[in-house]
Amino acid sequence: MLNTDLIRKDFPILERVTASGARVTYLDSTATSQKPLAVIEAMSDFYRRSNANIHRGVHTLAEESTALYENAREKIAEFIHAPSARQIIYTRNTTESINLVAYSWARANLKAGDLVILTEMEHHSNLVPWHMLAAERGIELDFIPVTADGLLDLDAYRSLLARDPKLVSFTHMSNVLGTVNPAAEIIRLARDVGAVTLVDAAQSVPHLAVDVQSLDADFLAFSAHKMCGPTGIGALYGKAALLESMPPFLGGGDMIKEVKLRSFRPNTLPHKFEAGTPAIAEAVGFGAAVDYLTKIGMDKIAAHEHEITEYALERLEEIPGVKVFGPSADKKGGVAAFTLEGVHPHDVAQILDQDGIAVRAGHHCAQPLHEKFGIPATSRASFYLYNTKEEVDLLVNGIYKVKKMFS
Ligand code: 7TS
Repeated sequence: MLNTDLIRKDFPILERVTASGARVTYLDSTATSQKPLAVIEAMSDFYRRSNANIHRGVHTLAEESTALYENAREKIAEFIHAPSARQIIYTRNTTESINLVAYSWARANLKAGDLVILTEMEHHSNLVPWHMLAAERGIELDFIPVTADGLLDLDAYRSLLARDPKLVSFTHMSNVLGTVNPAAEIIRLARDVGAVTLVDAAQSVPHLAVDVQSLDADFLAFSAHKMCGPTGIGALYGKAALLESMPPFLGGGDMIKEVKLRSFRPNTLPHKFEAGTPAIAEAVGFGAAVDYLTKIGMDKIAAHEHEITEYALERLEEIPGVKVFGPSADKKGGVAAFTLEGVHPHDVAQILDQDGIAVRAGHHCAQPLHEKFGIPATSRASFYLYNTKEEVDLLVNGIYKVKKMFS
């Protein structure tokens, strides 16, 4: 396991005491992770020392700022083993990355009747952009079903593939069930029938070593804020030939090579997709987050989370009335979404909060998945590199307290 005594010192917020006098037990990293000093200071240093707009000045600050912005892109590319930094497009988040594919690639390539395959465990950000395209274009959507134990039904997927899909877009790791899907196999099968693939890696890139080349993904989307970086920035990775062939998404400054009164020529990659002044300090923070995670080691982080998750599932399942959703610890990442018989998930979260324990309650932007399991909501604890088994114990004691209050 990781040395959490040392790691926790990197995260000042973990010392935070709430109004009730309890120290924060942060079990909501699936929603957003906490930020280490290395990231906070990189962003603060940027504003103190180097702030200027990028790509448009020759003065010292502009050159420094541009170099920092582009250098972070190199780090991000290396982190997911992209062949080149020009295949990393900065976006605002995973949601915008998926929308970029839906607006640019899909609107240029899909027509009425074309099939897009999604799964029943998608986050709304990999559902709604496709609903919108279905309404506009008449594309068809179908879904890989989720089994009772929270896995994708790959036999059903094989049947769907016989219907000549144009795109398969799926989550690498579920933000509710924690299921880590067999992405390489899903992509290989899609490729066999000529479909393009989009991986929602919002939950996988922060927690597992992800290699876009060994996955052979066409597109892969993720957010900095879930991987120790700041909010307001994310990335879309794409295969170079696809990105080259796509029309721009947003138009404006920086994404052009030349503009005339009645026409324009788009810039080269990656700038073609980055219109307007981007989130520069956030890109610097994103790069610092990647450095931080790399220094600790993604394999070590995954192993640490695995051990915490195994322990958490074991302890949660001991509690009478608790039902945890999703597969066993060996098939999932650090997420435990659960219900407690007779108590609304929001009440569970609210009572836990009195002891400083932060879990999320609701449908976690995966309403169809909750519907599938016949429940409106769950409470969800999620784990990252700074969490400990002691915090799992605090959660379990807190749930016993909830039970007592409601009995
Ligand atoms: N995809 C998955 C699998 C996610 O878990 C999330 C965010 C997103 C996409 C969207 O990411 P964003 O950065 O664009 O917002 N998931 C959650 C969550 O589980 N609780 O809050 C946000």
